[in-house]
Amino acid sequence: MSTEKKRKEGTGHGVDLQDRQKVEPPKKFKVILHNDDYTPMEFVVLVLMDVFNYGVHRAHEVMLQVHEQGKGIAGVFPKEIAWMKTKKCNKYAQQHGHPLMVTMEAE
Ligand code: TYC
Repeated sequence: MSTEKKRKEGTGHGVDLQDRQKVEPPKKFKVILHNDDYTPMEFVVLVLMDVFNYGVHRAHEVMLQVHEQGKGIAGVFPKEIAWMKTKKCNKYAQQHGHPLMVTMEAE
């Protein structure tokens, strides 16, 4: 097979270079915490530490930012990870009877 033919059609082995160059990097998703008037601040801090692995000081800062600004980003993750973290937060809040709402959106 000529070099030119290989370049256009590929060799039939592996992924063609031209195809590979078209693949977009996977989209990331923001996990968003929403403020409300009833969820205790300590609970939000615990969720941030447990689900997003923040230390207590940073978790407190993020919680306060959400409390003051209405919403805030807990983290940015690949879609499946964002979905699992969102679900875990909402389930945890529901189990404890708090109205804390967590959503996700494409970056
Ligand atoms: N506003 C809540 C309070 O004063 C605290 C809170 C912070 C609730 C962040 C939700 O996502 C939230 N107890």
